[in-house]
Amino acid sequence: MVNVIGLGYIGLPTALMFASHGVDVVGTDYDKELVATLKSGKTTFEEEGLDDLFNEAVEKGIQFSTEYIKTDVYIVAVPTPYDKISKKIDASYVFAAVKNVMEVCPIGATVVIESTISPGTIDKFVRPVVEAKGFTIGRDINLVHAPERIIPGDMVYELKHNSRTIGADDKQVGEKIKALYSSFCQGDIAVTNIRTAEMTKVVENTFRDINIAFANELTKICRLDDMDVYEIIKIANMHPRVNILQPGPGVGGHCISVDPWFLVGDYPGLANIILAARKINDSMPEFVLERVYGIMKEKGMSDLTRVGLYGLTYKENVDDVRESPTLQLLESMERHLAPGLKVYDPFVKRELVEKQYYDFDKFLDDVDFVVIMVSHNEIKEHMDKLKGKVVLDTKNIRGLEDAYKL
Ligand code: SAJ
Repeated sequence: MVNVIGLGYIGLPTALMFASHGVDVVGTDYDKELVATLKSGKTTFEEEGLDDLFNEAVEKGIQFSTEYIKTDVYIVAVPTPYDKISKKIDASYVFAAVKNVMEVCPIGATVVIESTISPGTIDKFVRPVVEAKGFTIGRDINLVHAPERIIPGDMVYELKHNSRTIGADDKQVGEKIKALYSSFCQGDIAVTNIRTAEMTKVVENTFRDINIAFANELTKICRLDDMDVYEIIKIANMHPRVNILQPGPGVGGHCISVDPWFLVGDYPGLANIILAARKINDSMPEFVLERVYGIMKEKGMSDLTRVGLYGLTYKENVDDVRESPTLQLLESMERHLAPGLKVYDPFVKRELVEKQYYDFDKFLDDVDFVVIMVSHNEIKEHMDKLKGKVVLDTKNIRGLEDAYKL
């Protein structure tokens, strides 16, 4: 039996995937409300294919609990934020989860950390917790790092099809956990040591952050001299060895905007490109604001213009608002455009900000200037409704070529 600890964006689909492939699973979370929702037969966030997977897992007998279970494999999938001052990982959730596991686990158990962690976290924070309980690692308890790689928006597909990395002290233990993940994972699974697995995961997200930063920096350069960054990227990418990513209003989410900081925090003075990329991506909401002012000036719009931000989530077709560029933009915008500012997102049903709308048509009725921050399918399917509005499209949606761009 597997006890999955943490039933959020990663833990829940992973637990469901194991269960739907015949593994006995108990999913544990300290959030009573979340567990009650799952027990009542409902999922806790929107994700393509998640409800079907949930139903399948329930049929196969998955259980949910607020308690840790005595079993031989634990999979820890709790959040790992970074400390905004030191820029280092805040491993407190991992620490707490492993501590709780140590209270119930039998001798011989394997603890798998799925959460993204900075290189050295297992040595620094996890081993001491296990040893403090009197266990000898490798004899009484085995430690493994199996970082997830799935992309929100396509998690269910990617869980099955992506390759994975398993880091273990002991190759045999690594192979055992590889066999467990092979119950559903059709991709290649590389078995390596723990430090390599920790670093590889952080490197993957840092690679993407740097590449997005390059596109964003090009956007600023092109804006200054009125060049079309999208056409330039498109043509440059026709080169067989060039593959530039897309500019946007900023990099959000709990992964790409967080993980590179682990390297900056742990290797100050060495992680220079990484730090520069983080700064460029974090500056994008402010760049959008400058564009908004520039367009308002060009159009002779007053400060009372009814401006509407379309999209609150960190990216398209998900309901996750963590580190969302729109929330960052709102902070500075509210100071200047408060009277006319409005916000809408089809995926955000609870009130997050003032002036939030829950109906697309009503939102459009009440604004003159629409800033598209997220390219949800909804807006792509209803572009005709934008007729007569001033539009700043930060996502370069096909069919909106006449709108203002970044
Ligand atoms: N973005 C751009 N331009 C692009 C691509 C993305 O501005 O060309 C922005 C998005 O709008 C969003 C942010 O970057 O704000 C991140 O979105 P994303 O779709 O690139 O990635 P995440 O954060 O949803 O998921 C990433 C993935 N990592 C990589 O692709 C290397 C995923 O595979 C990881 O599992 C996930 O992080 C994670 O949990 O670590």
